[in-house]
Amino acid sequence: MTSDVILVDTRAGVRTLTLNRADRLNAANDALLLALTEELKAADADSGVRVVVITGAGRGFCAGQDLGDVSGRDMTFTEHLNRTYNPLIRTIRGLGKPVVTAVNGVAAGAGASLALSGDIRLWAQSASLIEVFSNIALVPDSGSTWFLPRLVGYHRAFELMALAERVNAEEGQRLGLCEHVYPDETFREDVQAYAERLAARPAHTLKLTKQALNAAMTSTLDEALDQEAALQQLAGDHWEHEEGVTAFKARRAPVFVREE
Ligand code: LHQ
Repeated sequence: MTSDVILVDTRAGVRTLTLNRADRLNAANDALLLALTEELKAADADSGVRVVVITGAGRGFCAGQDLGDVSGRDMTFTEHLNRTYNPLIRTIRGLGKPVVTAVNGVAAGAGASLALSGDIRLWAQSASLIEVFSNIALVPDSGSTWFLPRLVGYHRAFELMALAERVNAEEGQRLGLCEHVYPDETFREDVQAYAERLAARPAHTLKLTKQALNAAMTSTLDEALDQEAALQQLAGDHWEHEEGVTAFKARRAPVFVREE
């Protein structure tokens, strides 16, 4: 399915969702946010999809809220966030499949939050991130206050938010805002190749790993140990584990992609 605002493409188990408002640097309106959330849910439910990539059309990733689309609304800020951005971020974090945010250009405001929300963050050389909210005297939202200090610490996060400084790809990688930076010219192919590597990994195991890490982000060590013990049982009972051990003993590569 392909809508106007979100382009959908599936190749080799990788579903790519492309924000498609290039003339506005993919600034988000309600239609884009709701469609993206729906497409993520559809990808989660589709057994042919093993990895989801979110990227942007044109030279931007996402410039945050479309500022041409906010005046004259009969909705409060709180209602707006609860209806659009918060379900989107919750869907990404709760998705049972790895989500790769492929940041092809500027990520600003809620677009920066979106860029940070992926399980894996890949940036093009010309990508940048701006916690731009304070430029228009708004607080960071869509998860930025949760993601950023966990990555860079409280003080750097506060500075980036207070001064709305642009972080380029070199600095972004140094700060841990992305896992890899690729040349602009080969970015889309490099992202697809990376996502295909992820897609070949044991999908059920990655789902449990994401669940365990998400829970551990806010848990005590005791809780994490209990959670690991419970999830390890689910992993150990799954055919992927048997395949991994069998392949190891046979000195061959494991095959984790199979019709279930
Ligand atoms: C845009 C936008 C944009 C519309 C570029 N809207 N057109 C949640 C809930 C409720 C309410 C409010 O907010 C939120 C969360 C948020 O996300 S708040 C933050 C909203 N975003 C911003 O404040 C970012 C505004 N944009 C910028 O600061 C710059 O455009 C950045 C730094 C992103 C990129 O700068 P440049 O590379 O120099 O590009 P540009 O400024 O020339 O933009 C290109 C075009 O895109 C331009 O249109 P034009 O017709 O002149 O070519 C911009 O007007 C348009 N555009 N961002 N958010």
